Amino acid sequence: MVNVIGLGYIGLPTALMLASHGVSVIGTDYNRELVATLKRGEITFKEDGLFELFEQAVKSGIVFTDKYQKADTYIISVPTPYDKFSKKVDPKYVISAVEDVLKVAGKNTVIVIESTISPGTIDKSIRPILKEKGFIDGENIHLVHAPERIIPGNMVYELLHNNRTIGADNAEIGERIKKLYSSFCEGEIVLTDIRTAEMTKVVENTYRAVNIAFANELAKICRHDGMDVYEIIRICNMHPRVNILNPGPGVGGHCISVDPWFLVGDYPSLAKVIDESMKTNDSMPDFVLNRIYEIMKTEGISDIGRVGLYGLTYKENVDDMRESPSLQLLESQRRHLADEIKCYDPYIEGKVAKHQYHNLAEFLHEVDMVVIMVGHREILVNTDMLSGKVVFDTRNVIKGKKVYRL
Ligand code: SAJ
Repeated sequence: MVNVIGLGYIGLPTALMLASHGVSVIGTDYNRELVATLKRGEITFKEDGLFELFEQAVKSGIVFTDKYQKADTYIISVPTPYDKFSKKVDPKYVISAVEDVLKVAGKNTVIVIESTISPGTIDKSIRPILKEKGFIDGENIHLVHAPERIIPGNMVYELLHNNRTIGADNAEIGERIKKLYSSFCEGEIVLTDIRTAEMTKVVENTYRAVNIAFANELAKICRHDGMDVYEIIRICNMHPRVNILNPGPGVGGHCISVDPWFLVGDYPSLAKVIDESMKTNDSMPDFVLNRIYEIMKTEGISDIGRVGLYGLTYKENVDDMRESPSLQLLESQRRHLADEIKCYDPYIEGKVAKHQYHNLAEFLHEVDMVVIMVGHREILVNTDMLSGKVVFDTRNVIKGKKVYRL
């Protein structure tokens, strides 16, 4: 029996995947509303293939509850926020999940932590709890770190196919958890120690953040001197050992825009490249805002009320707005007490901004200039609707049309 704790972006697909591959699973979340939604037969976020997986898991008998259950394995996938000032990870949700697990756990239980944590968190903040609650770490209770690697937008496929890492204190426990994940994971599963597993997860996301920052810095350099960054990247990437990523309006999501800060917070005098990269990525929404004003001037648009942002999510074809560049841009406007730009996103039903639209045609009717912040499929197949508009494409996705770019 596996009890998955935290049914968010990672916990839910993981619980469903295990259940639909014959594992007996109980999914627990303290959010009663979320549990009620799942019990009603609805999923809580949009993701390709997730609903089909949900139906399969329900048929296989998955149970959703807000209570912790007695199980031989727990998978903890709760959020790990970071402190914006110290840049350090705040493991409070992982700690309280482990404390609650220990209230119901029996002997020889394995607690798998999937949540992203900074290197050393298990030693510093989790092991002491086991001792405090009268358990003998490594004897009657075992900790494992199995960081998730799936990308929003392609989660179901990646859960099945990505390689993964399992960090454990000894080979026997590592093998036990490897067997559990092998029930669905077709990729290679590497066994290592816990500290290495913690570090690899953060390093993977940091690698990507630094590389996106490099592309963003190139965009700024090229803008400064009137060069075409996309053409330059295209040609450079024809070199066999060069692979530059895409510049963009900023970096969002709960991973790449957050995890690298854990290293800056823990090693402030050593993590220099990482620190600068994060600052570069964080500066992009303001860079876009300045560029909007520049383009307005060139085009003779004087009213910011006639400008609209297309896309509020942190990237294309997902409904996730965490740390989204569009929201950062709107926040920056608010800080300067400027009137907010209009905005629209086909994936966002609720109201998150002052001048927000829920219909593409209506939104376009109200603006003269469209800023493409996210390259959702919807706009790519409807580029004809942009005719007659000034278009600022921060993602380089609108082809065959005169547009402004970063
Ligand atoms: N972005 C760019 N330029 C690029 C690529 C991305 O500006 O060339 C932006 C995106 O628009 C987005 C942000 O970066 O705002 C991050 O998007 P992403 O698609 O690169 O990654 P995430 O945050 O959705 O998922 C990442 C993945 N990590 C890596 O690729 C190393 C995923 O595998 C992890 O599981 C996930 O973080 C996580 O949960 O840690």
